[in-house]
Amino acid sequence: MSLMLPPVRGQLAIAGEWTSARDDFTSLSPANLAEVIGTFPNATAGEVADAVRAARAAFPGWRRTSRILRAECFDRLAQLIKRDTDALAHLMARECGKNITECRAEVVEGLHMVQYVFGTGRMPVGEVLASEIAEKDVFVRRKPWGVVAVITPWNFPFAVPLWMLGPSLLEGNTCVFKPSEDTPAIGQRLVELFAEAGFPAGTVNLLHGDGSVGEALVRDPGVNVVCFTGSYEVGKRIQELSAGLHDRIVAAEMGSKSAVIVCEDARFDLAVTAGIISGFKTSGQRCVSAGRVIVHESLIDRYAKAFAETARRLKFGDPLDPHNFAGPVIHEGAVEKVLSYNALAKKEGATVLVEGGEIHPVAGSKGCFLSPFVYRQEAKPDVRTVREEVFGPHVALIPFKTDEEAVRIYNDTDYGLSMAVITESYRRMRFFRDECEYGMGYVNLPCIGAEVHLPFGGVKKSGNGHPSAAGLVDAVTHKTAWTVNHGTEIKMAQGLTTNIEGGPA
Ligand code: UN1
Repeated sequence: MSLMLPPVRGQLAIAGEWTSARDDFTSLSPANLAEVIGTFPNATAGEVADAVRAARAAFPGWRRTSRILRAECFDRLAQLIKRDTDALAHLMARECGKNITECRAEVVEGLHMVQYVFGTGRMPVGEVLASEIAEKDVFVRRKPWGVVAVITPWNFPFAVPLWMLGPSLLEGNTCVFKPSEDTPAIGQRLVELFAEAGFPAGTVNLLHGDGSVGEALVRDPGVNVVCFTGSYEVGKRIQELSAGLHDRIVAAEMGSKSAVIVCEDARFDLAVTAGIISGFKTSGQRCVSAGRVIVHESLIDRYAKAFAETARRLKFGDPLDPHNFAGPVIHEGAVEKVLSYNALAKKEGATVLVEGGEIHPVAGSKGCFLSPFVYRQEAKPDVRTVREEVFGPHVALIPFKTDEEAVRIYNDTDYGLSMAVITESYRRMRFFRDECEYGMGYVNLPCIGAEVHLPFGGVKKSGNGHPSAAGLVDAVTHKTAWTVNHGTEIKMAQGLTTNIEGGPA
């Protein structure tokens, strides 16, 4: 277990000032609930309004700064993230319980976003088109909306905020960032790095707190765009609150019931590895984690045996030990939720292959550790556990007979975030590509592992059509048409006449 470090003193960042060092709530390590990571202020309604006002005040100056100079701030940020990679990964592992190897990969993912943003600073920002009128030049240009609220989850507490802050700031918006109340320390560390990199006061403001702080932020009409990743229920609430505001864009990434489909011609070992990584990396707590592996009936018995044996061997333990496969779930509430879904699976007639439950891998400390729960379930209507998101190490193996049936099973959930198909057949691959509902699709891979220069989003209850990471530029800017006449008289498109009886006065 980690050496106990002094708790982080949480503060808000508003208009470039660090403020409000109150002890309203604590962040605990899920691997050891006796370890306090830090104490934090829950932002008041007045502080939320102040943060939005600070972002609004900083907006005109930031928007007028050269895009290339804005991008260069991200180059400095990249150097700081490289300098601090180990410390950031360590803090993240302690605060959210992900294994240190995964935390390192996440810091690298955040770095990649920052590098991507820096690189795109000198790339084209619009389009040049032709006009019907030879003397006219026509451009499509992007403009920032203004203030972007960034509300992010605990499971990717560094990379996901950067997926949102990066494109928003590059395009000239200013931001108010509220990290999850389960990972405020790593969120605060990120904002400290923004400050050190020289982002001007007010461009990145930080609020801490629970859903009530998020709600006050979303209700503030000074916010133009809300970028959110989290549960469907919260995403729906944000969209409802936003519906009455003009000029409000919501980019929401929400739940999932992602899946791996193992076809009859699958490479067997690859299929087992893909299923295990998809189901149990991050203890099943990625939004793209597979809650289902849909397996051809000719393989299911052999697959179930290999999958269960492998799942039993996975080591869940101290996040700081790189030899462990994964760490705890985020808190006691998550333990309760996963255990209740394990119980529900049995009630719904599942055949349990690996009996998961609470474990205590670290002697002398109480953490939120769960071992994998694996079961076989037939595709039947009204089985909740194969349709609802569990967000923990809980995987259903479901047999299918035909590819058409596999698609039906895959699509038979309210979500549509990510899927993988394991096949050697290009016809089959194409069939699943076209028939399944998803935002990220993979072939002969796990259904986790997206890269930052791709859009990251989903359909149905998983997303509202505004993907994150590289895709976010479309949500944080609006496109403008800009037409310039180089002639000395006015000529209109569509043959519209410009004759004014008697000429201009
Ligand atoms: C998430 O699941 O919340 O695709 C984000 C992946 C990571 C990001 C996951 N690059 O697995």
